[in-house]
Amino acid sequence: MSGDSPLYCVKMRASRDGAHISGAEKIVPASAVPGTAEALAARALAHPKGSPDDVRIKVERAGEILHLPSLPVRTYKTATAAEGMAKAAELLASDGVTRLPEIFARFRETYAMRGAMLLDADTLERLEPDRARGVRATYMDDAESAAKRSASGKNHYAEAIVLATKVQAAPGVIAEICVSDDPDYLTGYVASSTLGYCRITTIKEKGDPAGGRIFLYRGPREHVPETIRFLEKQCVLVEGVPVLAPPPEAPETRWRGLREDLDAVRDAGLWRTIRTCESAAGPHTRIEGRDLLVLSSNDYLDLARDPRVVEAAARAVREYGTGSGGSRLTTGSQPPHEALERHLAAFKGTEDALVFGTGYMANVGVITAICGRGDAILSDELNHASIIDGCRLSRADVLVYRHNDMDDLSRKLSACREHRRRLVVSDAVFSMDGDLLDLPRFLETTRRHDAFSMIDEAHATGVLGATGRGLCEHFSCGHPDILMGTLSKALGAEGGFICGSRLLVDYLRNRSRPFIFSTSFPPSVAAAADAALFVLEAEPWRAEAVRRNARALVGELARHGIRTRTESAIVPIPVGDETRAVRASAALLERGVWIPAIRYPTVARGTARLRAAVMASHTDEEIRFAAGAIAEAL
Ligand code: WAQ
Ligand code: MG
Repeated sequence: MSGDSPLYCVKMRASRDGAHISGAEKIVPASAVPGTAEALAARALAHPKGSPDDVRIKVERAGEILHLPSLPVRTYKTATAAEGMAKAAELLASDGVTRLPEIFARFRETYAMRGAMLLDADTLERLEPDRARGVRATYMDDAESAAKRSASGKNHYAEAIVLATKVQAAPGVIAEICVSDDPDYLTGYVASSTLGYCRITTIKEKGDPAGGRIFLYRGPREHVPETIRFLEKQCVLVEGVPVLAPPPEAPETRWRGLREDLDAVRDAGLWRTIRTCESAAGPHTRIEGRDLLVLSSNDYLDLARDPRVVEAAARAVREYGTGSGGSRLTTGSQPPHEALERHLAAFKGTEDALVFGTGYMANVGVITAICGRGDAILSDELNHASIIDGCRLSRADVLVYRHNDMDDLSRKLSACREHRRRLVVSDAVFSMDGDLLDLPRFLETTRRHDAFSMIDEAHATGVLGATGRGLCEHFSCGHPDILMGTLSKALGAEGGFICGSRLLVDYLRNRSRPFIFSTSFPPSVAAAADAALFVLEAEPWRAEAVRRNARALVGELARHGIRTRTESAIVPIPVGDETRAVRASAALLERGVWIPAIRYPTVARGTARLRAAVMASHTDEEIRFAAGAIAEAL
């Protein structure tokens, strides 16, 4: 195929400030030289390592050509670098190469080399005359290039097989180990004439820029110059280089894992479905045509359908439209957003406030803004998932302390003195148990350790305290540094908020990613929440009514022999087994009462429960009826 017309070696080398960026070579017929030179130049100029200031293309007439059959290829799948190196060691040991850990350690020296290390396989002496450069295998190509076309893009795989095939033909070379120095290319190989080309899918850690090649030599010293001459000068064309098959298109495999996970969810009694309520939120709804008494809503004060709240939202829709149009920092801030923030700050007694799209975003947004690497977050073991996710996303060290245990908290804080910042975060009302944070001791403990204090008042705002202002009012004590709450529960709207000092809120406006990078909720939502706050201020008896109803439900349940307790609107009814809890919830639906089963991962495995929540507008009669239905369903 190459005998009739002469072949040319076309080499490309690109560098910047004298530092090597990339290189490649092709052996092609004269007619393909211009196209090849152009393709190699394009490759040099578009190299991911950076743009070169010097690109050299060299064209030479090829000398005498040696044709070699390609090494056969085998692939070994490895998951980690350690596993990959162990595989390489095992393969080479079967080929008579020992001292592998020591050989691997030499890759530290090859990183800066453009060529390969030529190592005596037994004494581990380096044999290259120029140790900084190493030995370069050149004048080689896939015979396909010589037969027809010019160069295409970089193909690690085909180029490596060509090189490995030539190297194994060099006199005295018994094996090669190769690790790419592309930090994202984790596949390497070992090669020998008996093993062939053995790809090892993961041979180094992701992000590690150190790579290199080691050629292992066994033979007399006086033959080393001939080995190097062969590697650096002999023209080689490799025939039958295998084409790497594209990964099989296998939808069944792709989806199988998801299907199996879901089957396990179903088997464990953890399958979740959405039920659609065919009416406004409130103490009654219709589901699939049936009227139900709702004991599961967070709309504790029954404000989501209050005519004053609805009217405020409707007016805002007419005035400002349905969407806010952008992030608050671009175009998405309207007068209702600002009015609401002023109102929230006044209601909670803080300098300033900031609203977020959801309560989840408020928790994630404040925790990740305040804490990062090198900080410590101390989090109650029963905190809500949005707090847990904020902790995880922050990359801070997270210490989970025992539920409401201020002694445990204090001990853990003592262990974090070296951290830059300490943030202690707790639910005010624990959402699945209905109990309260011991706020006075929490504040005393966090102050003593100079830690930021944060409470999540999702289930406290509108429920606790004589006028529904939350946990601080309940205990008649001072404020934590960060007061988080939601607009979507007692305030009948949507969103989350942070109340605190002006410094804190300025910081969040500038640093909180969920705030900065989300479209704000529509002005009608802000208007609704604002109106709900006015209703609560005018009718504080609503907060008292919620607490009275919760106590009434606990009392009625006790009459049926069911023991539970609450300090909020949430009444947990313990069941234990996940499947039993789901069955009890279904039996309640049959009786016209809607109370959801709460299971893992919302609560610990084996502590499934019915989670009842009362509203201000439930009647005594409804509470009695619900308690009777619960007793029957369990
Ligand atoms: N001769 C000798 N050593 C070389 C040569 C050469 N022609 N080219 C590169 N090296 C050395 C040099 O030290 C490099 O830093 C090192 O090898 C790695 O080169 O999927 O991409 O170009 O089967 O980073 C192997 C797996 C990919 C392919 C190898 O090497 C697969 C790779 P890189
Ligand atoms: Mg190198």
